[in-house]
Amino acid sequence: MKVFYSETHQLHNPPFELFEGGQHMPYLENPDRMERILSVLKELDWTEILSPEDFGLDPILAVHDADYVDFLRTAYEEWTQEETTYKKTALLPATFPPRGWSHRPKSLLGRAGYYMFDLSAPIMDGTYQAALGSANCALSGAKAIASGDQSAFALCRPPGHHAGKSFGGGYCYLNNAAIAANWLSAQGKVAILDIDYHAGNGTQDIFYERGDVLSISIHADPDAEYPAFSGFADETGAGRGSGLQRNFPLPAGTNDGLYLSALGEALELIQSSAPAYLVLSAGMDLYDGDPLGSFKVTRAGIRKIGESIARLDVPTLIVMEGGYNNKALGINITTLLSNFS
Ligand code: SP5
Ligand code: ZN
Repeated sequence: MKVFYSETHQLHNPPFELFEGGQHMPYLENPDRMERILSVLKELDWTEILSPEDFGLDPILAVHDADYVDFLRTAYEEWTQEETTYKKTALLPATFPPRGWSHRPKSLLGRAGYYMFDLSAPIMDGTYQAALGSANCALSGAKAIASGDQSAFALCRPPGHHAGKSFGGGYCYLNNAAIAANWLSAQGKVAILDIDYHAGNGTQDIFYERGDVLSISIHADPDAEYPAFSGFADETGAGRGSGLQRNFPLPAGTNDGLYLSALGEALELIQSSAPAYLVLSAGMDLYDGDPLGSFKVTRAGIRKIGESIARLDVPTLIVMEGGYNNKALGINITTLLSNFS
């Protein structure tokens, strides 16, 4: 299996994030996650670790609005030109637009609040470079399966599934899986399955009105869990995309049995849509004991999840999303991958 990985992710290393109650926490989506995964991948004789190709901006701009991408590209540099009374560590907004405030501010911090929907996606010096490298990993994986590989793994960091057409948040800047899925959709019918613990609200935003891509997310109930505003079962797509977004919110404590039965339903929907390609947003934060999770999915459960998805027998691009138990991350993702040929 080809694995696409870029060291550029190391340029993105935020010093902290803000949790509920204003707690400063060490940044959970950290470079160590990749080191842990790589060290397990390197021991396997069925993986081939490759650098991604550079696809340029076109496939990114086919998914994200140009003004948002421009903001990501220029924000940090612009910030360094600004005089502030505080030490510049990570660009984070403190003002967000409520419903109906649609004016795009001129000021940098105003625009940061306009484009970023939470406090877990700070922008650093190397964030844009890292996000581009991550998207190129997904695109390179897409090209591998379009060229005949039965599966490929995009070892993406930063992750992507919370980033929408014109917004970022939740550790995500560019939606790697959506960029790859859109690129693949020119080659054949695509379905997206998102098994990250959190609802794939960005992917949902991007494909919501599209009639050509089925997008399914299985995740913690947003009534109880981040991202709170999206991922409900009654959000099913609009216009030509009616019926083509499907959400499976699951309760805290979800175990292997409950997870696998929701997955079974999702896989039936995918099978009926008969896609030529599957893009799997693979977050390992569904694992029991993840610092951000509440599910009780075991490693044996992760193996069964991989088995059932692989049984679809559709060429599959697996895209790394979340997963914050760094110690278990390498074994968990390779357990999932090992089911694919
Ligand atoms: C890609 C991905 O998994 N992004 C997740 C971003 C989640 N950010 C959450 C911040 C709020 C965390 N609340 C912590 C509660 C701990 N029990
Ligand atoms: Zn997640």
